[in-house]
Amino acid sequence: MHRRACLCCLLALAGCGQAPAPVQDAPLALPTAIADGSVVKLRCGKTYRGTLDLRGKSHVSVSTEGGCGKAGISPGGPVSGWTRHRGRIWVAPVGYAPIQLALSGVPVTRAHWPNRGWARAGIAALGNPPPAGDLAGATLVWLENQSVVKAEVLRANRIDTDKPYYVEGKLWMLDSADEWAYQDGRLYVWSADGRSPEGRAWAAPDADGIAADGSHGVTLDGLRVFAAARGISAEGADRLSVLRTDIADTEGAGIWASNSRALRVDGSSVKNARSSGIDGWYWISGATVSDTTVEGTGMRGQPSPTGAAIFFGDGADNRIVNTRVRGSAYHGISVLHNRASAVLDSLVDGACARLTDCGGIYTGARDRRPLALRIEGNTVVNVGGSEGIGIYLDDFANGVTVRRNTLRHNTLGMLVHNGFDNLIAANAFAANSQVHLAFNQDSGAIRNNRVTGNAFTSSGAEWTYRLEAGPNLKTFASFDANVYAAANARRFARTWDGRSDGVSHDYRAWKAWSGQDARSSMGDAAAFAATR
Ligand SMILES: [Ca+2]
Repeated sequence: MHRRACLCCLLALAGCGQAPAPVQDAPLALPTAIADGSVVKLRCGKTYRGTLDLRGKSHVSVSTEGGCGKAGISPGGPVSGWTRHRGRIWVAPVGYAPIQLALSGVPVTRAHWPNRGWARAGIAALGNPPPAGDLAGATLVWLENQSVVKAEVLRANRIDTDKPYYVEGKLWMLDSADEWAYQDGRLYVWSADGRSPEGRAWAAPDADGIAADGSHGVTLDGLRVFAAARGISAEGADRLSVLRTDIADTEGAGIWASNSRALRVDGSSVKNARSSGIDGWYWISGATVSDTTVEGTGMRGQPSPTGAAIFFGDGADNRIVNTRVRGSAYHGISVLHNRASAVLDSLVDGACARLTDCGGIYTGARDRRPLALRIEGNTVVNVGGSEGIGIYLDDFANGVTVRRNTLRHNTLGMLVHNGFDNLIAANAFAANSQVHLAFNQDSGAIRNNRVTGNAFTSSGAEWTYRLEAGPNLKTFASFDANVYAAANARRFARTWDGRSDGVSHDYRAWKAWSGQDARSSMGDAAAFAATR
């Protein structure tokens, strides 16, 4: 019976607890030595264990055959033979060092110290390890600043940081529910319900689900990849297509596509990636991400190094279309110094959930070259925290068209930091808590932005505009043909030249001060209230 139950887990993770599948139905191992041009069919409803190795392959297609559910791929597998260690902690032998353990498909958190929040060593405490003193081999994770989490494996029993930190990965840290640890060939877990993990434990080694690095023209269609280091590793891949594929619970990126060309992701999902969802970190070109959902990026378990649900670094000619981002610890969609690209008709609902000074949609151009970037038709909501920004044109962003976007319930609707030559047109701003549109200069670069045809609705104490700082405030942008409605029209704009006290303007004073908005209109508060 034990053998049958275990095979059940190997054959179909989701089917555990159901009648075991007949052994003859079960090609469990992934195909190996796949020839160029191969058509690989995986069986529906089955789970394949290992890493699908497509590195350097050309024109291979891998898809699910049959209509009984997407074929699953995980480098991990079930863990059995659990016995009680002590209290609610269970232990089982395992032949590798896992990077993840899930019970009933839900990842458990790696054991860590302290159990809640960040520890703060302070300068005086440097070198003094937390209780138990056993740290070599543990992972130190620290908050480098309010925007960046970093991690490294400790080589000695000391912590050299004065930043907020936690440590993870040692058995002594396993002291509360929903934690696991590995030591000397044994896997320990304190299950949240206290019951044995037998028949519901799935652990993953440090391996990717699909390795397609350096591949050409590979198509992945209708697959499910879960519990892996990276879901799909596609470093340097050319024309990789990821279609109707669901990727979940990765310790690194869902899809690592740095240095790739012409990546296509369509009709797919990436859920609970701990670093970034779809990651073109250094460079990416010609990618299209469409009709895809990226959810819970950097949000699973303890805070982790994370970038964005979709992170495109250098590169050009990328398109993100009709894509949904729900919940990201840092940026939603980052197209940083990415040229001639477009973010269109997409939704970002919830970003900057754990870190701050970030954007629902984020870009910048430190080299000051034109981005020729279009951000159009998107809805960005619930980008919160102290400096959560709906659309963030950072670091000399220029040549960006921001048109027809809806920005609601963000801390700042939009921020232009040192940017110039941008068009901000026909957007709808409402209910952003601090300010709808802010310009922030610390270099004297802001100029020639156009703010036209937008609708700004202020329902509370938020400012419509905030401009700071420098003697050139009046030439930051032209403002015209906008429609304003404010419950409190006296708090319209705030300006600060960087030397004198800041100045608050009501709408009339703003127009007089700026000489702008000749063709704009301001709805009165009563009319505004009637529309609420
Ligand atoms: Ca703990």
